[in-house]
Amino acid sequence: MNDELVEQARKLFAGPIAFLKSAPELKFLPDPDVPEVAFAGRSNVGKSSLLNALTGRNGLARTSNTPGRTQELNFFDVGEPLQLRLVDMPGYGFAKAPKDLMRRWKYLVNDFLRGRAMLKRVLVLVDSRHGLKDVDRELMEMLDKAAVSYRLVLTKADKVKATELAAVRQKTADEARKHPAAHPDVIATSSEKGMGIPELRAAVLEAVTS
Ligand SMILES: Nc1nc2c(ncn2[C@@H]2O[C@H](COP(=O)(O)OP(=O)(O)O)[C@@H](O)[C@H]2O)c(=O)[nH]1
Ligand SMILES: [Mg+2]
Repeated sequence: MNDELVEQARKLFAGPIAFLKSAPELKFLPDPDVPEVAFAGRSNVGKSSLLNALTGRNGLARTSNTPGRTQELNFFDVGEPLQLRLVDMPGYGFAKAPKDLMRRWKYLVNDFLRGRAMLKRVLVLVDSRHGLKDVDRELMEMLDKAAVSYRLVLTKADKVKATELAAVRQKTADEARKHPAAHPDVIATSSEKGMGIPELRAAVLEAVTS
């Protein structure tokens, strides 16, 4: 990883970051006036925790143990002057999800992915303990079809042994390489221990500057 980019990203995320708005429907989306990087993943994968770790702000994205509550896109402005926007996408694949909620998620996400030229990358979060699930593969296929560049990010790396982490990382990367829109490398992170966070910040910045 490029040291200069890591340092630039550190500075950016140490600066001003603010919640912009919530969009429960596409008509409420902010004007696409700045490059965006979105975060997606199964409910409880650690998305809110990772957004908080990334921005060094604990209350920014709400973390909770009751998954599947939010079905809206949340936008956060990063940098002053504004450099990029983070998009917290609704979680998916939680147990006992009502069918209509699943359908709603698909419409919202699909329409967002297909119509958003300023969306530079999606980070698809995957729990280190579980690896890729079929619901993740469904999202990956949606992204491939929409030709939206994405990258797989392992979460909760502190919950598995180093050997297990290496194995799941390899397996996940092998699968990523079979997908046309996926970045071939996988970032392993732990919000709890701070592992992979500088690298993730750099990956976000790289996505909007390259
Ligand atoms: N050990 C550990 N637990 C984590 C980590 N990230 C999240 N968690 C826990 O996983 C649960 C779900 O996290 P949350 O961020 O709310 O997940 P979300 O539903 O994807 O937004 C919470 O109990 C978190 O404390 C991590 O890096 N390490
Ligand atoms: Mg959350």
